[in-house]
Amino acid sequence: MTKKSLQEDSWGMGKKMNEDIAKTILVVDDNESNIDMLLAILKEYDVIPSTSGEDALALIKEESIDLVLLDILMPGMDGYTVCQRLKNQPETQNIPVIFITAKSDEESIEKAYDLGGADYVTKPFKPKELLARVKVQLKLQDVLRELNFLATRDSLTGIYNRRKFFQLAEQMYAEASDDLYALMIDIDHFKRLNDKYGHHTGDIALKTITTAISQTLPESSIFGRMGGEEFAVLLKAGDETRAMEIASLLQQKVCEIPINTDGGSTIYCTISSGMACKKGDSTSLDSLLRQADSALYKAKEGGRNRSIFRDV
Ligand code: GH3
Ligand code: MG
Repeated sequence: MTKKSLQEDSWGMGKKMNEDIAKTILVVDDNESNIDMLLAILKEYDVIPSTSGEDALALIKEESIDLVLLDILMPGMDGYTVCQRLKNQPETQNIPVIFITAKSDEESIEKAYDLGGADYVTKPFKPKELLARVKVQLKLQDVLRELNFLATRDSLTGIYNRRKFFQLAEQMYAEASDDLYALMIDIDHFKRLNDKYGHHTGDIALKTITTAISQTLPESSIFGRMGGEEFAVLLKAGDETRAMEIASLLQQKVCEIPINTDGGSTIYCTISSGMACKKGDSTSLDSLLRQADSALYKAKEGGRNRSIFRDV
């Protein structure tokens, strides 16, 4: 997960927050008559059947799955191993797993929960009970997705909040080669805009500008709101020339985008930005961002509506 605020993360954000969209359930059982029974019980959902653990793991990489119903005893990979694999991978660890099994001894049940299972249903199924348990897990998943969204996004613009930005940026900084650029962005004369057109128009400007920036940044970028009308980006560009081209493109896109005021008129904003490269003498993410920030200060001093690359 990455750019832009609006991208998916391990909660599958952006996929199925809307409860009206049919959820996709992966049903894994080596017995085909069990699968047929489950298809009948779960007819209101998109159900993908799978008859082996190996096949289920392959399917889960390709499909967007909201819930897994998982048999334990299967030839080849058993359900416990499948669950363990899912819980060990960041992309799949948040998908709830309900075990469906003939095993009803306490040890098996305990092991299922220890491995990260969300629920445990014994065969033979009671259709209404199984359906109710499925609904509970899907509902819980929706709530957790929403909470995760609220905890990581800026409520006005939908881009990453400061805390999530730093969490992702620390990881990106640690893993990146020298080809890593920090860009600090600040809207020009934003106070004036608020004073003249009102705070609500200011909010619309913030949303419009951040959307334009999100849509222009390379896919792998991280973009967050630092506070007020200041934003930070971490991006990979290939070289300094390309990095500065991206900064100029952002400026151009922002100044071209019309902002509708409460009074019905259309206005335009500009941004200033400062860029720094990890290749310089930055020793940490903080120092890289500070360098970008001092370049931003120069861009403001130099007359605004411009981007300055930090002199190394
Ligand atoms: P400069 O070009 O030097 O950056 O000037 P500026 O006016 O943009 O900067 P200044 O720091 O003086 O003012 C920033 C303004 O941004 C003041 C504050 O009220 C406004 N602001 C901060 N957060 C929000 C917000 O969420 N919504 C709105 N509408 N305004 C905000
Ligand atoms: Mg400003």
